[in-house]
Amino acid sequence: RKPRKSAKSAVKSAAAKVAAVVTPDVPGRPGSAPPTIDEPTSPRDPLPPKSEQGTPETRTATGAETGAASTANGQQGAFLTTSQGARLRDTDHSLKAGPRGPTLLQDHHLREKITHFDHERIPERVVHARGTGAHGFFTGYGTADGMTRAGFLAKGKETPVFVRFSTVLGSRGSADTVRDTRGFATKFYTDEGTFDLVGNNIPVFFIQDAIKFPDIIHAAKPHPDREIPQAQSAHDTFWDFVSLHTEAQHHTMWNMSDRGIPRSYRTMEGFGVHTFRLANAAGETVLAKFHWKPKLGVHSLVWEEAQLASGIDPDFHRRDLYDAIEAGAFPEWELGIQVFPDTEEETFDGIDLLDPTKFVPEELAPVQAIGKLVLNRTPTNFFAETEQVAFHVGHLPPGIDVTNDPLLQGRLFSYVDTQLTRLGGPNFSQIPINCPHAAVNDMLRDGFHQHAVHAGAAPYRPNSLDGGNPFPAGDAENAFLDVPVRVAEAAKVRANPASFDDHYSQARLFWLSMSPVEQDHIVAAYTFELAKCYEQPLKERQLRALANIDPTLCARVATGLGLPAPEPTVQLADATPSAALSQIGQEWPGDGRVIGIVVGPDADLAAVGQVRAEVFAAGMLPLLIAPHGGTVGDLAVQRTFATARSIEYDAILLAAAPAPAPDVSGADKAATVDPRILLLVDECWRHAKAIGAWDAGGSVVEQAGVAGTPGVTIADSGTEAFAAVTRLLAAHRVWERFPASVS
Ligand code: HDE
Repeated sequence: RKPRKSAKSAVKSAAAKVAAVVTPDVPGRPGSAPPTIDEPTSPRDPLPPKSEQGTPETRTATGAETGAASTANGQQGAFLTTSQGARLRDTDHSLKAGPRGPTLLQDHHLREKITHFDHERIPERVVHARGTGAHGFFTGYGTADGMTRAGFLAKGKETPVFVRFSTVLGSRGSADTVRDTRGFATKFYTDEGTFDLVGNNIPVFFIQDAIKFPDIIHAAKPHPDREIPQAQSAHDTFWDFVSLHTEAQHHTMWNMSDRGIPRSYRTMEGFGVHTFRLANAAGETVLAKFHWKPKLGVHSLVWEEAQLASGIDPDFHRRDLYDAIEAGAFPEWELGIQVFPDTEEETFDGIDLLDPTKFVPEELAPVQAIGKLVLNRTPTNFFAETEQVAFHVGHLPPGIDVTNDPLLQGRLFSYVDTQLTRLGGPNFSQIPINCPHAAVNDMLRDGFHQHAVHAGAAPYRPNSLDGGNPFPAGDAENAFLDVPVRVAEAAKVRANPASFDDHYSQARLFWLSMSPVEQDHIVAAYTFELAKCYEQPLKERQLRALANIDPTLCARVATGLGLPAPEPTVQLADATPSAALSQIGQEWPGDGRVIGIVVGPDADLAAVGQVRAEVFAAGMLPLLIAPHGGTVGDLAVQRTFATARSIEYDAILLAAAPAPAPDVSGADKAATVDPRILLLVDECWRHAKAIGAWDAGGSVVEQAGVAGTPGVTIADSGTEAFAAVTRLLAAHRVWERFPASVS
């Protein structure tokens, strides 16, 4: 942003120039020549802004240009003022008729302060209300150049981004770790206009047509009478809907899998879900699906952890993202595309690319990496940025276009409409976080919360009064092109293509692609959720849907519910499993993983200090867990026995056998290990986390009864114990700890 001084002088000199040109011939003045205003045929240079048109300093989304005088730096200035800048003498006492008298209506500061407070809340998002965001940058690889002219994908091109992750069903204050789909919405502030990739962590959706969206959301949100349960799909109306609208079965299968309870937003894939159309500079097109691939791999919580976290730390994912970025463990994803020929049928290998309940297995169409996303900055103000960010699937740069997917078409309407209520009017793109970084030159005017001071007399075109500006751009000026796709001649109908009728084959494909442990988790999730429902007929209806996906899955869930397993009513699909769908079987970097180190006063603190340094050096986060806060020797303590639970750690190291605290109620005083640490070890074991011990830590493991079991190492030194834990962490969990599958 230019200093005000130079802006002012530019205004002055421009005004002088304009005056010199215009004054002799002002129409209507005595002696002036008759008006001759022809329609201009070429754009003129922009007029310099008047001083009051200066963009408010707070308007850059990245905050990079925020000036010292900015109101965004509230509370930095020396003196308290009213909203109008008058300095205040007192903000703790209202103006009264004497110290014991009534408060006076004339107290403007009191009324301004309370009125503003009364209006601090805005409506939460109707879906995806609970979320968290981060800033970062995207770097193109140039590998998509032949397919799209979108400039932000060019090799080495860096584009600022803001990402908001979310759950779907819960209210703004709901817990992070509930079983639900997660939103993964990215705003790319490209030079050619903002691109919003508003995706989810599941590549398919519940429904095929946007017209059903209010229905599925009404069914999934809390019951309208009691407004419970919060942020859960484990209730009657949800299962009523998905068992009646069997197109939802595929998405529901992903929800019931470990994908429904991610370990972290950093370990989540993202998907654009719909098929998009890419167009290159020559106007050639391909169809494409967008994928985000996390550098750390795709990892999940186990269900008990997710449930415990909802109580122990409802902000688990929010805290995890914030802490990782603040600790310098910047999360990374690669953006990739699956590419398909743009044929008239819009299918690939028999899969209808316009059906958002279908995905294309990576074995059939590999994901080609086209760029990298790094999140490296946390928001300065949650409300201003994360709450007010407004995404829209229609925010597209030249080179990326939509398809006729009926779900996407409905979304194109919904995302502006919802902001009119949520953000209070049509000018939400002027809110700093939503401001494009490309120059904006629209003819949209007025409305609630208008921040721009538009000059000119002619916000229409063509015009002859504002020098003809603005002019339409063409190919040479990189104008957005709506790809002129042919629309087949057809009657207007309320109907789906016949291919949309297959509701089970890909749910079956997903189920068959899971490892035995993952299948066990799916069975347990269906059983849990349906057992929470009250109505027997809808459980039976859902079992009938499961029978059409896989009879074994159905039988196992039926057993858990104590109901008979029905027979399939459709021919079971001939599905080839896709290895890419399983989260198990590969090795991943441990960056940003959290290691709990249990230490007591009797521990060899030099050795503990060394292990702590090794954990840091490996790019992980060590948290010291001690009987009390403060320090142990010279080492700072981050968690105490009272605050440590397994959910927070990816693995634990035990450096000592801390004796029970005298005030532990109900503790067995004869035990030599604090019962809270025995609980920690027990939970870590149940949650299949690596456990390493040395010195007296070995006796903790013994007393907890887990010595000699898979993933539990008693080593000669802290270094060896950490090395063993690191090897195990690469696979995320000690999978063999889960009881063998019965399927
Ligand atoms: Fe959304 N969705 N959606 N959605 N959606 C919203 O927009 C909607 C759908 C997604 O962090 C709302 O600004 C309709 C699919 C994310 O701010 C609303 C339909 C996918 C977010 C809306 C869908 C999504 C939203 C609510 C069916 C994955 C959070 C607040 C046609 C590809 C964005 C808002 C953020 C938010 C409507 C289906 C993802 C009401 C009508 C499919 C990640 O406009």
